[in-house]
Amino acid sequence: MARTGARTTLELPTPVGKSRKSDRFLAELRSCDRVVFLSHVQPDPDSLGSMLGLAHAVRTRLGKPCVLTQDGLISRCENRALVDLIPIDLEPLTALEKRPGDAFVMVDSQPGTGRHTTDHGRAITAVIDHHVTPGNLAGVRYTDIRPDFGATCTIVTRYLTEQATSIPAPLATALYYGIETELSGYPREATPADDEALNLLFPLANKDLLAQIRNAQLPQSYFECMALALQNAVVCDRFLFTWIDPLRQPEQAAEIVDSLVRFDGADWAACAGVYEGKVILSVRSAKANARAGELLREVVEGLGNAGGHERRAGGCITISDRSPEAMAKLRVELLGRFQKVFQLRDETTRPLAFS
Ligand SMILES: [Mn+2]
Repeated sequence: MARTGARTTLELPTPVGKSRKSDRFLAELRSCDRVVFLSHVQPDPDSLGSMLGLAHAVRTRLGKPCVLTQDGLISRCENRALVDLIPIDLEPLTALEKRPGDAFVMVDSQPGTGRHTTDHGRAITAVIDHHVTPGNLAGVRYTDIRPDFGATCTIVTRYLTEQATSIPAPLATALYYGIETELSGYPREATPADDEALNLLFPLANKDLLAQIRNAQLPQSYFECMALALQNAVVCDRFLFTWIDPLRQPEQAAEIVDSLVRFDGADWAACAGVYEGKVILSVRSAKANARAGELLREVVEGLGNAGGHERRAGGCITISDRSPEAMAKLRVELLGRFQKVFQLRDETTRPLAFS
């Protein structure tokens, strides 16, 4: 593939040889007819940028067709704007027609973590991820899991620089935004590798597009959910917990908690929202090395799945009884579990507002 010019070509002093991860990744895909990219349910900018970047590497270096799939909904307005404006062509997983020569590559997630609507079984060739959450990697021929990186897009940016492929502006924009969103909040969960990737991508990115994505307009349901969240929020020691029933979109739990964790009276915020047959959990910490993923797993043990990073975590509980009584019980149960795992004093519990 010819380079398209110095401005779009990133070159790092990476040793050329068989030990380069990107070479080994591409070598595993050499014999397939088509590469199908998978990510976690409700794909976020990190998983979308990662699929787009790896597909670019596969198309330019191997000349093979690629399909980027979408598991579940993309409802967060910024993420919708990303998909529409870049644009990113996605095939709903439910519409995917598998072919015998397909190779499956999973990004930003691992098989068997409960973060997918389909169990992909043993069909996966490669997994590229940065989550600590242990997955079932048995039979996966190529794995590149780097929990020390802030974003999967950082790993993908490294692959592209190793391969010295051109990075078109829309791709640079998507990768940049993917990394930026993973590093949002304070303290930052970033490594020098993430900042190095951001520095490389920024000159190549379309800054107008970036601004449009960052400032995507919000629907009325966002404000309705926020109002419910504020109404239901309680603070116990320095832990804020809120309950939203119903959530209008599954990603609203994360959107709301990103805002609530900025409350100066708490170091932690947790949001539980009822969406269809599930309770979606999102947790944030304002402290470094907070072990959020680990602690949330402890909270939902026996109830559902959870995972994440040091300061950010998400989880999901499948519910069978949607009655108001069952929901009230689960709400109390969850607060009790948070209190136990985080060693909070129940007698300090008070409403955030509207007392
Ligand atoms: Mn990620």
